Amino acid sequence: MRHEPEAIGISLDNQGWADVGALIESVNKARQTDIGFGELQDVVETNDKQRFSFNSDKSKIRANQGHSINIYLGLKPAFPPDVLYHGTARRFLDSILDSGLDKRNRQHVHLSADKQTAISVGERHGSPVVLLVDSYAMVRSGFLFYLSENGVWLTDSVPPGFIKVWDK
Ligand code: HQG
Repeated sequence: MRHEPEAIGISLDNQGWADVGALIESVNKARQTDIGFGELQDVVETNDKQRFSFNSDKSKIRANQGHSINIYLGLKPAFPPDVLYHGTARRFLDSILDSGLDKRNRQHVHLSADKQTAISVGERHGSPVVLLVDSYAMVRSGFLFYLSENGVWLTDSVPPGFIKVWDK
């Protein structure tokens, strides 16, 4: 639902929503399963990062963030904590300190309010390193931040001048 909805034969609207009935039918067809609304509700409620949400009448479902396809989530700018964290792999460090954080395949750069989340995110890529982002200074310079439904701080890019390596 975030990267290749067509792989199971569903389409999303421009805000990332899929029809719940169509999704269940497509999943069952594509994966030869027999899931129903209950299983989908379980996923929404128990997903480790609360990645998905229903709309108010639960007729639609979408991912809260992390898309690599072009989706308008309709997030409103929000004031972040003064410092945010980004976990990455040590091997990316030189490039990031040189050119800053960019969104790569995603729609935003992903940041967290706590170090532990950043460590877990970084570990996905290899030996982790945590970067401190001076979000306070970024806001003062006019950069916009958004907070996803599941608590991920998002921004378009972080220039190198706002980044420091966090040293325990
Ligand atoms: C790095 C997971 C070199 C960036 C997680 C990261 C997160 C650069 C990688 C969410 C760079 C992109 C996002 C530059 C950025 N030079 N490397 N200039 N700029 N990078 O996976 O932040 O499971 O797209 O540091 O929990 O790791 O999908 O982003 O290492 O919240 O819900 O390029 O994905 O959530 O990797 O992770 P990703 P991310 P989900």
